[in-house]
Amino acid sequence: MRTATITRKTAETDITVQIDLDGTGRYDNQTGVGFFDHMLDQLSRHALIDMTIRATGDLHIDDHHTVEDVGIALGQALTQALGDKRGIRRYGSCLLPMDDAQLRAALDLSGRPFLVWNVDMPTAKIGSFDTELVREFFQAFATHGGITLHVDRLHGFNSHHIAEAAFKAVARALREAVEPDPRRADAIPSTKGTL
Ligand SMILES: [Mn+2]
Repeated sequence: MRTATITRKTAETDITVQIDLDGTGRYDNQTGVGFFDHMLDQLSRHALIDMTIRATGDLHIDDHHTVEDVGIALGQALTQALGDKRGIRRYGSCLLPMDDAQLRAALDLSGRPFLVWNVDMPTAKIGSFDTELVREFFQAFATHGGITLHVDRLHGFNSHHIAEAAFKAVARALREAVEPDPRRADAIPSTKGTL
């Protein structure tokens, strides 16, 4: 079973993440940050990863700690659920349009965290949500998920669409990368023999 449960508690946040990589995209995400829940739901739905997240954070300060720490916990959950990565495709990519926005995501479940983030947001806010937190989330997720992650904005003028297309593009790329490769069912997809 490629599942994981991570509980992470600090002075700033208290988070539980449950995922199933072989799910159907069922989700129940409650972080106290409405727009962020909407994004996590996209990640689950389009990666076909079942996802239950509960987060209680210091939102009286701002959303930063909650968003970053969910990224950390979700990355840790991915790492745990993937195990030794035997039989996966490893790489995934997606070119995703959403109205005015077009985003490209390319990722490698390499175990070598690296984020290339070329996603300018035209506005500082989406409602009450700080748009810079989208990058903070993916930085934390890539670091703790051991992901080489590249995300580029090719077009777009609406910050909601750009952010949402980024989550959907990463989700579709992730779906591809974590899927079993039937031609390599028992192999770790690296000439080094380890990932
Ligand atoms: Mn939306």
